[in-house]
Amino acid sequence: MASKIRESLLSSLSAHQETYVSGQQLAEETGCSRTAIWKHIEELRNEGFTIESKKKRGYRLLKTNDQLTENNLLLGMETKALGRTIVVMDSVDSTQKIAHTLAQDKAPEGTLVIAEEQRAGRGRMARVWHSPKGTGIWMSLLLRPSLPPQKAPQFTLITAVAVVQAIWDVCQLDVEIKWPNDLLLNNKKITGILTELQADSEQIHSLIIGIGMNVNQEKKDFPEELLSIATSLSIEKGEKISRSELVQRVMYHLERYYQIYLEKGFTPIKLLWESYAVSIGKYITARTLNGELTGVALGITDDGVLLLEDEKGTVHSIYSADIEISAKNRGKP
Ligand code: BT5
Repeated sequence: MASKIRESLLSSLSAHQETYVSGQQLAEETGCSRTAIWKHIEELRNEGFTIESKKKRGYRLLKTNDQLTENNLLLGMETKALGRTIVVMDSVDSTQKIAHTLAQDKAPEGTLVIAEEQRAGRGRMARVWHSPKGTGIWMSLLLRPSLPPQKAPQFTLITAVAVVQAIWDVCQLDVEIKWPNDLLLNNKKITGILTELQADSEQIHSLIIGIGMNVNQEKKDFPEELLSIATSLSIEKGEKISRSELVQRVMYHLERYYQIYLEKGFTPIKLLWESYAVSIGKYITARTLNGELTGVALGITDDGVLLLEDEKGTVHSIYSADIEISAKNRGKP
């Protein structure tokens, strides 16, 4: 309840940014007393918002901050469902783990878990995802599509398209997608996506989409082994980037594409995905659990499966792998 009042206080203040809003007007708009308004304003200041107050004139919101608080994330969130229920945590093992528990506890579709730090952030196949405090976006989104579990990999691709567009909106940086779940900037990994599910053999119950975005890390924040393969948006752009704005844009695009996907199927998303994909048409090596395959990446199927044509002309369907784009990219092998 208190948080709802602060949310509406913030939206009143931000609607009049740069001008004062009287305590009386805020009290009327939020339906609480002027004393209560004063207390909520203090709370917002503690969250890091800069709000000026002047006798006889009222309150004025000077600027928002980039702390990941529920209010800060909700102010400017343009979605209907995605990211409308937000669980913000300071330090967690993994936001995936929290989101899985919330999914079992019947949390609504669109619930977003976000943390300042992950102590045991994870990638695919139990790999480690480095998630230092206060620098990046470590978040997990809960969806409940009424679909068979085979469709789950498509959500990694839908998410990748949404993140590419969000990064463009906020930073005007051109990100490329490397199948299946890597987003690259200047050939270094900027974002990783991990799609997990709770399902039976016929139906997805919950889909947990984990998104790890390197935003404001400096080079010194990366461990030695990642320096040559990872980067952050601020390193590439040369300035600090707003994490809350990025979260809002990711949610906005993801909701839009999720809707398009439910109404029109995967084809429109696939076309967009292919336009951002760095590996398609290239000579690649795919390392799968069953061994290594080399050849030309032909494209993806409607199920998000990668098609690779080897030197004998055999086309392989690859469901999961790490791929490396070969230096010798002169079309067919
Ligand atoms: C991924 O796995 O790329 C999926 C990463 C998903 C992370 C999010 S954060 C929120 C949510 N909660 C979680 O616990 N996870 C999700 P994969 O393709 O397996 O890549 C893992 C590899 O990327 C590692 O083995 C490292 O080589 C590299 N890596 C680790 N941390 C990185 C970072 N911060 N930036 C770039 N590369 C990193």
